[in-house]
Amino acid sequence: MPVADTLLRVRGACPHDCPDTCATITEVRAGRAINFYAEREHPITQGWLCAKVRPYLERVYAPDRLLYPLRRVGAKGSGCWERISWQAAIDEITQRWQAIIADYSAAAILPYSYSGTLGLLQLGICNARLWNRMGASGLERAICGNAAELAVEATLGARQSPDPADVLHSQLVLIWGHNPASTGPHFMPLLRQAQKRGAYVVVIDPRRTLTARSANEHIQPRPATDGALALGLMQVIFAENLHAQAWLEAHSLGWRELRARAAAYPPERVADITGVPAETIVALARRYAMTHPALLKTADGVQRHGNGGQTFRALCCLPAVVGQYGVLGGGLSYSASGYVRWDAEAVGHASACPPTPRIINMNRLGAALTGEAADPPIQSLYVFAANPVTSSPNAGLIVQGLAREDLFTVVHEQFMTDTARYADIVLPATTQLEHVDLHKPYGHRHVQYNQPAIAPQGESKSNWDVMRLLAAGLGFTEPWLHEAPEDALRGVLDATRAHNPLLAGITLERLQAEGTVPYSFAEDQHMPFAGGRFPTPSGKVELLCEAMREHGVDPLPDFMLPTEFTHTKTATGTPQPLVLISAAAHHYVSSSFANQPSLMAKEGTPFIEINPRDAAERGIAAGATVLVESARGGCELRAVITDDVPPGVVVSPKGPWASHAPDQRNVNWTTPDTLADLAGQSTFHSNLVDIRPKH
Ligand SMILES: Nc1nc2c(c(=O)[nH]1)N[C@H]1C(S)=C(S)[C@@H](COP(=O)(O)OP(=O)(O)OC[C@H]3O[C@@H](n4cnc5c(=O)[nH]c(N)nc54)[C@H](O)[C@@H]3O)O[C@H]1N2
Ligand SMILES: Nc1nc2c(c(=O)[nH]1)N[C@H]1C(S)=C(S)[C@@H](COP(=O)(O)OP(=O)(O)OC[C@H]3O[C@@H](n4cnc5c(=O)[nH]c(N)nc54)[C@H](O)[C@@H]3O)O[C@H]1N2
Ligand code: SF4
Ligand SMILES: [Mo]
Repeated sequence: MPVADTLLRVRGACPHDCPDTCATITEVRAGRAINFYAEREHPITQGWLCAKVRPYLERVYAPDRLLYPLRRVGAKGSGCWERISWQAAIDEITQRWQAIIADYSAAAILPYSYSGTLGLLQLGICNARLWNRMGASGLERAICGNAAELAVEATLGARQSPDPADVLHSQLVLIWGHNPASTGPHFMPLLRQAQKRGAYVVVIDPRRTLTARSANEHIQPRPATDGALALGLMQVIFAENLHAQAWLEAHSLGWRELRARAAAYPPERVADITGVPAETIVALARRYAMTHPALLKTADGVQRHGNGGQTFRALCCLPAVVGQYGVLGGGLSYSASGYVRWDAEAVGHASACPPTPRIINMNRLGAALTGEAADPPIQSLYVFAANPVTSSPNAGLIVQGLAREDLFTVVHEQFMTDTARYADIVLPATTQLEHVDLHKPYGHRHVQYNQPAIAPQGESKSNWDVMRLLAAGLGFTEPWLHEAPEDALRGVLDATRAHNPLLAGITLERLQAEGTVPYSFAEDQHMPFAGGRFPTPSGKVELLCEAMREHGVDPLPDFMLPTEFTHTKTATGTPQPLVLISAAAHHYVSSSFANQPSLMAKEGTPFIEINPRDAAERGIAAGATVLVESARGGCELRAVITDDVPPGVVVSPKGPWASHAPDQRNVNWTTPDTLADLAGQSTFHSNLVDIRPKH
């Protein structure tokens, strides 16, 4: 044991859902974290943390941290609790589950988790092992980027992105439906540098975001029309013979078919669909075809629409048409997750388990709890690292499900969230400073180790510690349900390294010593898809992608309006509903941090941005409380009148907690739980609403 007053510096990694996965340092004295800051040497973190995570010790030592297990004593959601021991909590949970398994089978138990942490142990392994062993219902993890992931993997063969710093070689950067100034801020200094070196930056987003403000050009298509815009750019490029024909011949499948498809999208038609002037479309197409290297940088926000899958397929085709895959400073920057995929068997031990009886789409949680999942009905829900009442669509229906007297809900949390309030048992969770983990970023190409810096606060336990207690309570004796945390990590790392040379020499011991270790790329592997080699079945970029047929989608990208925009009437059926986009808040990560007073003060009262014309038509004054209503339900927000949003579009960032609002609702009372065209994707932004002043 170190001397009590020695200053320790402990290396960590930010666990939140953000591409940057920053390397952190916690200074600890006498068991207490006294300083928290960025690793100076790290090439991505660059010595600074974002506004959300800089005050992390406020979160760790927050007076409202959950510190003890709680049992509900009042009605569901009433907020009346009694403190119980861990033993009593584990006994009650495992006994209830055993009774449910006897009556209905383990399929009646649904584990629900998403991205409170992105760690291999506290999320990846905890998502899999215990639930596989039980034979519980599986979760289709489609709330965030499932359509994009599938589109990229089918078209390119893997989710591989250039190094973020390669943007310094770009002459043109198209940032498409992505807001890195808020959602992945460490890209911004690199982008600034690229601009200084002469790169021209175009942002394509209906809203004038923080990122759009510093671009050279901002193009504002109508929401969900990007598929048409992308095909329109291709039409011009092909028609003017600006496409990279020799490269397409050698390295792509179906470019002539794609050209024929794009021919149906001349600039005038695309202008009608998107609202972007035809001259702008032509100019952008020429610029994209002639200014090289050209990087297309995007993320998941653009595909949270009913047509998100086909939209993303079209985006994946663009760099191929202009021959920019594999070119330093060019290509597609979406996600680096596919360089290393943790060995699935080592993570989940599925081969030693019963088959997963069914898979429930997380976007349909409310529907599933209220009858859609009927055989058997869901009798128990176990939530960890997620806050579905705040963050999942059609939240009113989720609350209706959670209010079911016969549903046994357990929530493992750091805070009394909107979801935890509906639990029968609440379990206290550790934060990243209190548990070990290993991280594989989706925005860069290093492995990051997180060493615990302080002891668990109160009686809080890590996700893995709780899984081990539950496994013991259920009488499961398999050693892989009881491994020490480091052994569980080492097992998955070793199994993955055995078949992935990018992890050569990256052992747990090395990670513990160094904190950050880059993947070992060979010199000629620096750019993904270099030399036009793609890890698809054909070895080519699949512009025409037969595999899409299995997913019920045309093998060529195409454009269709989301069904919400063509079929749905709003609650009151007014003639001109508005499209509500509820994307990232600057000071929160989804609903995480949205209970931290200093950050709530910066973000302000939950608001909705509306164009002056739309506000005037509806008699809405600046700062007024408005009722926002969709076919699902409604919520109250504060009106911000601004031309940052065009007429017809309103924006209200995700994240604010319903339990902090006077009406006990947030924007997700309005969002649709309809699934998109591909991969069961969420459709948060295909959301038609009416807005009126509250009187
Ligand atoms: N500060 C902060 N950072 C975050 C998060 C957060 O909540 N807050 N969330 C994290 C998570 S979970 C994720 S998945 C990533 C997401 O990262 P991003 O995708 O960058 O973030 P979003 O804000 O979801 O969406 C980006 C943009 O898409 C735009 N958009 C919506 N519909 C359309 C459309 O039809 N066309 C076009 N062209 N644009 C459209 C929105 O206006 C928004 O500005 O960010 C992560 N980082
Ligand atoms: N309207 C609208 N809603 C959206 C979106 C949108 O664009 N619009 N975007 C969606 C997207 S992209 C995403 S990814 C989802 C994210 O949705 P969720 O995954 O539900 O994310 P959060 O709402 O941040 O909730 C995460 C919770 O995990 C808890 N937590 C953190 N670390 C741990 C841990 O180690 N153990 C345990 N047990 N708990 C922990 C945090 O305290 C927090 O309450 O939200 C979606 N919601
Ligand atoms: S949220 Fe993102 S930018 Fe902020 S500290 Fe974490 S990884 Fe870094
Ligand atoms: Mo996400």
